[in-house]
Amino acid sequence: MNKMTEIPQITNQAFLQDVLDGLSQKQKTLPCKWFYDETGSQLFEAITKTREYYPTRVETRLLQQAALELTSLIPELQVLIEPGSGASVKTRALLQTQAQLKHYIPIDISAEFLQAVAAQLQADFPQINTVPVVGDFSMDMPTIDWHGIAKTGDCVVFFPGSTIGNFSPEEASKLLSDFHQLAGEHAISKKKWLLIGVDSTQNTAQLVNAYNDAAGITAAFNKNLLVRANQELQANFELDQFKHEARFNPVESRIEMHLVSLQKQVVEIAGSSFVFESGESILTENCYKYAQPRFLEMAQKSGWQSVKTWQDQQESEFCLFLFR
Ligand code: AVJ
Repeated sequence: MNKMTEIPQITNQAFLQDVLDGLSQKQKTLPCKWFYDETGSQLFEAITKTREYYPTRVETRLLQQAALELTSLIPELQVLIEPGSGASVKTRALLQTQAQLKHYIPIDISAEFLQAVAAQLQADFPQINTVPVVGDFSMDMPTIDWHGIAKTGDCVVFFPGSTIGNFSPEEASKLLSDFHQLAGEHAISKKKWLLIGVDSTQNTAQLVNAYNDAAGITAAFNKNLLVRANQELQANFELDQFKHEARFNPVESRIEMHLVSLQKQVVEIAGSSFVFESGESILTENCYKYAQPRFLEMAQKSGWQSVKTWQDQQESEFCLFLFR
């Protein structure tokens, strides 16, 4: 008797549901959080090293400058909370310079990765108590066990990387309010602060180039979503029949990343069929760019008062904002 060909079970149901829902929309979309599998994370790291993608190197410069001033701006800083901490690379600039810091609380969705990063940080900064918290801040803010964490000093929520730009203005406003509450849980007696990286750059050509580098690394990063769908969801995307495009949407003041179908085609995913017209796109990421005054107003409406802004003077209008 013929052995039935084994159909590998789809294990990532959340990914499948997001893909089926997203491709059923009038403007087909896929959530950008699915970019970051092992390959996607490596491609993002490579993007940050391209000449065109300025945000990472600019923010690192601004952070080094801000770190030197934070000691006097927040002399009683004792707790640093970082939602979406990832590899905590940028955080090291703060852990190295804030001598009075007692606790660092990285929050991330990937438990295994977070534990490994936290263990390395604890070894590198034995004087700081690193308390990893697994959670997805974009869904609902995880609760932090404050037991054993000193409530005597000030608390800073650190949110770098212009990640706030991945959220719509409405979602971003809610997130800013959530951060207010998150820091407030700890610093009931003391002050709470927010240190946040925001890309305020408005130069269209510079923005489009930053999301469409000449070497094609961003194109591969974007296409990796289709590679994942083919590998993990039994999809049959023909990779060379989709083209990466970065568009600036002036009405929304955002960069949009698209995967454009080069022909009329049908894609099968886990038994469902999706028709793509020639030229029809999948919107895979929004990166909102907030001019400084607009972001200051949005933060103020979410309960934050501006204390200091560091803005890039060399190659962009990227900002690091400190609020209280
Ligand atoms: C990691 C979300 C901040 O929006 O600039 C980089 C992701 N996408 N190139 C960004 C990204 C394409 C990046 N963030």
